[in-house]
Amino acid sequence: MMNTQETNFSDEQMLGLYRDMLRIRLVEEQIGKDAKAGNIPGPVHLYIGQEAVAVGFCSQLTDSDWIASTHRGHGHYLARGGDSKLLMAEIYGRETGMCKGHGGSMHVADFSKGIIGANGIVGAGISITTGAAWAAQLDGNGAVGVAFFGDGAANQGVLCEALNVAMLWKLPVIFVCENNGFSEFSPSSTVTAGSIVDRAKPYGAAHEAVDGNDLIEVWQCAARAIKRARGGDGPTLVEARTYRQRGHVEAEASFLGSSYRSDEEVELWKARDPIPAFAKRILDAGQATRAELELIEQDIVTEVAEAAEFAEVSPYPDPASQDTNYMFA
Ligand SMILES: Cc1ncc(C[n+]2csc(CCOP(=O)(O)OP(=O)(O)O)c2C)c(N)n1
Repeated sequence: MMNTQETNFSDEQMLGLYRDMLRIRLVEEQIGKDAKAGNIPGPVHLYIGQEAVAVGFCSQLTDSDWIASTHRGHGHYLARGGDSKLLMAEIYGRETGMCKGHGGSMHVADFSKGIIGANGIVGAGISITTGAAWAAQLDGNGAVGVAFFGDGAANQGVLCEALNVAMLWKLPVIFVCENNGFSEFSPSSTVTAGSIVDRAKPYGAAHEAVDGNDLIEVWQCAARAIKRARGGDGPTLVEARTYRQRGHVEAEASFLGSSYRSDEEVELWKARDPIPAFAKRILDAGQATRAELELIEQDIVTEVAEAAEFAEVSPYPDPASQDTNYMFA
């Protein structure tokens, strides 16, 4: 766990955060290649470009805290310290995956890491996390719940219901909307009225909008929200403004007739990529050398190759095991 200071990160902390983001990126680039090569069963939704949000929050949580994720959940799993071998095996549908290959890319849950579920049902994690936060409050164990969801999910009624009860009962929950600009193939502006962060206002809940591509800004906002939740001061709604660099789903080029965004827009956001920006910050502050950053990258490249190999050689689950209650096995 990081210290609770809001500034003055040590060299070690900065490099740890850099490693966490780069690890998500490189694992997902491998998954993207494998998906395009047709080696992965089912759809794959990549988190590339949004890494600062998962890392900014999850680096401050303990295994007793709860998170719920979405169909775009690999980043949250890895940011919580998830094992890349178990993740890749799960995505490949192999029995060595953390859900024994039954969940696949959209369901990378791991209770031991406090992940109540990634979820293909848009918005579902909002209510599940609110329930977990209520349980934590009743248990008095100081745990918090963090629900990650997209801007599309913010248009579901469940957000209003969850904000209402969370504020009423001062639940230790944080609602993190990752506004990546799109709900499937619809630009956010065509399906979302008003401002997402303002949706906390009628309930009197704390709310903050942050640059979701700036890791330090996200981390500081997360520190405030976690402190509020652990201190019994109730929920926070965070809108982290970021960008989905890849398609909604990796296979979309094969079935979409026309593009729903311009190449210029994508390039503009790639220039604001959170990972090179963070590397620059580290280098400019003299907190590491380029060679040290390259060593970290090399280390992760090796980890990814080993994870992919592990997934490829792992067996498929026996279909007869489909009704195993793997979450509690
Ligand atoms: C309840 C529900 N409605 C619709 C869908 C179909 N669907 C899958 S992903 C998606 C878009 C979600 O957009 P957003 O919440 O912004 O998340 P993002 O994909 O941008 O991460 C939709 C509508 C679904 N899976 N579940």
